[in-house]
Amino acid sequence: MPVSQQSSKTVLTHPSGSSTEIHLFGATLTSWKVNGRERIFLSEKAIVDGSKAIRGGIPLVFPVFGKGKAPHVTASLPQHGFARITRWKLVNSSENQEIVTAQFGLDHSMISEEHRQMWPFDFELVYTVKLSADTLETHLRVQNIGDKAFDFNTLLHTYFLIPDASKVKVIGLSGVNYVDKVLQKSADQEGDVVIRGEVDSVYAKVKSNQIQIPYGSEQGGIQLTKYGLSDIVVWNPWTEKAAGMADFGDEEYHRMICVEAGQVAEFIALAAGGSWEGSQILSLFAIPQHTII
Ligand code: TA6
Repeated sequence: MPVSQQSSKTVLTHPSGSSTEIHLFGATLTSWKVNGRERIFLSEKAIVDGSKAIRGGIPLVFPVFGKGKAPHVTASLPQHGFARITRWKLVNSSENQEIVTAQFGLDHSMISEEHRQMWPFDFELVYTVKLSADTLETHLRVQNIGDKAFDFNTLLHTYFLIPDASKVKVIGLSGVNYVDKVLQKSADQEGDVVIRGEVDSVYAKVKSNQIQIPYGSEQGGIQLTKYGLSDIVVWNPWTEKAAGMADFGDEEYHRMICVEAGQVAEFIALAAGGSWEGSQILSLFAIPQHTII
């Protein structure tokens, strides 16, 4: 059964029968296995019951990144907005020999009255996930179906499962100006991003659409290709922040890195009747084995 759903859980299984599958709770992807190997981090302490944002997977950030600031209309919304803490509907699914697809919908009639009061705009989101034998595409379309313009942030808050945070790199951001939220300063990225402590950096207008995340010590890695998304966020909470999160194991920071594609440095303005879309494709790469002469 390529697409199965039980209550809020949806499972997409690739027809190659090679234990390549994705799991979603609502519209939050919580697992991506390729030939049985998990590539997405989900905290062992994650609360996956809809009562709070899931610590791991690919939570969807909309309509604000972080905490909105007054007088912006998003100022009273919860951190990262309401999309990741609201129940979406599975609206469509399809499959062929190559790709299994599922679509989830969320519109203004489905959010809480409280959130509607905070952000009174008529919108419709369609989130499409596509699983192939060795890639995962996640695509978001935002439509303004009302008569008032609104502006929004959005981000695919992807948590990657990695062998060792001290060995991982993020390649493709060299020379890009970023805001370092830990040191509260901005700078130009010199070379590859590495994790040697807490990292919380927002890279704006990243020209390269291909970001590589090698695991280190010849273990291959993940390639993130972004479409219509200009910014990249890199986050690892490290020891102190990890200890401060009840839904995150104290030592789990060693085996995760968030590399997040989105539109967060600036708000996107959407006129009445307008629409916007953006997506990312995750794929695997193997470090070529050294040829033995
Ligand atoms: O994407 C990085 C970030 O904005 C960090 O600042 C940190 O707050 C992280 O998101 C997790 O946010 P959450 O609301 O899920 O605890």
